[in-house]
Amino acid sequence: MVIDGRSTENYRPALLDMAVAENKRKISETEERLAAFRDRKAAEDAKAAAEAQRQLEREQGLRLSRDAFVKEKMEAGFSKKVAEELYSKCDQDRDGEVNHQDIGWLVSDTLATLDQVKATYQKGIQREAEEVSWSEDWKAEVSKLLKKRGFKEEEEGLKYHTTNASGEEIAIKEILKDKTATLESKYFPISLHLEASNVTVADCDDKGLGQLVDTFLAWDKDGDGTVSADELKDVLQHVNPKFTEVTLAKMMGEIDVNGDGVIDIQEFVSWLSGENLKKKKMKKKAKEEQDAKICFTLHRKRSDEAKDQKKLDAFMSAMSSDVKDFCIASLGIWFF
Ligand SMILES: [Ca+2]
Ligand SMILES: [Ca+2]
Ligand SMILES: [Ca+2]
Repeated sequence: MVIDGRSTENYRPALLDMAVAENKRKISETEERLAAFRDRKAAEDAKAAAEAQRQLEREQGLRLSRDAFVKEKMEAGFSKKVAEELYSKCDQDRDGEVNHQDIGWLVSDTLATLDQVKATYQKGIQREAEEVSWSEDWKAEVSKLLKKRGFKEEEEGLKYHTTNASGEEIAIKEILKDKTATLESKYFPISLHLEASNVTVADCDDKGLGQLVDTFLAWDKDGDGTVSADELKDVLQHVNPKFTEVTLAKMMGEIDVNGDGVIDIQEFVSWLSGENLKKKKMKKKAKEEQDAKICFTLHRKRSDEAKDQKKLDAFMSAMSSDVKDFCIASLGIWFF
């Protein structure tokens, strides 16, 4: 055969090369498509397997939604805000659920010791971080605020943190090191987070006191006015399932100062506010003020929460007669 005056013999090698190249291209295209298909399939399988695993965990109660997690923590007496904070810490992959591994990580990081547990409960009764005006000398502002809260600046104030312009937490201690620093120039006066280890009931605002009573009521499941060892055990299991009988006994011993085997409201308040009933008797006036505040809060709750009437009645009648007498005598309020 002759094309363009030349024999096809002359085209043969070129045609062959082209055919081979075309064939190779098709093979490699098919291989790529196949590989992509395999990848897609593997990804879909992995996704399905992960979802099946999640579903299994949900059925076994080992995977909780945000709401379920927050509800569970609130049932153990944590404030809503604290429960939500715990959730945010726990749900690292932000998929709206947490599983037992997330929770395991959280408890070993945040709720591993009794001190950590206590600090977490205390967070719920502390005042919200508040805006601080730094227009005056900021050190005076800090110290004024610390004094107002009854903290010793030397011991407690240095642990406090504030937030700088980039949103990073800075210890007040670090700021205090630079004697020339002004918050206007170096730090943004956003808020001062109070993270003290001690919080007295006199420092609590109404919300904090309400939470204090709520926590006690959450612990006192049967509403008889005291927290028994069984009730505390139930709370601890919800807080950190790894806590043992030894931890329970330790915590009970720490709170139940009079050793009658149950926690009453006075013991609970003293424990949470960091006073040591054994070591230090509270000043009479401060004690009266504290008792009055708790009375007021209970009174408010009584009217606010008619649904919990039975629980509160039991709670009130379990309060010491000293406290009742004080409320009736000095405040002229008849609660009971
Ligand atoms: Ca998650
Ligand atoms: Ca009880
Ligand atoms: Ca007791």
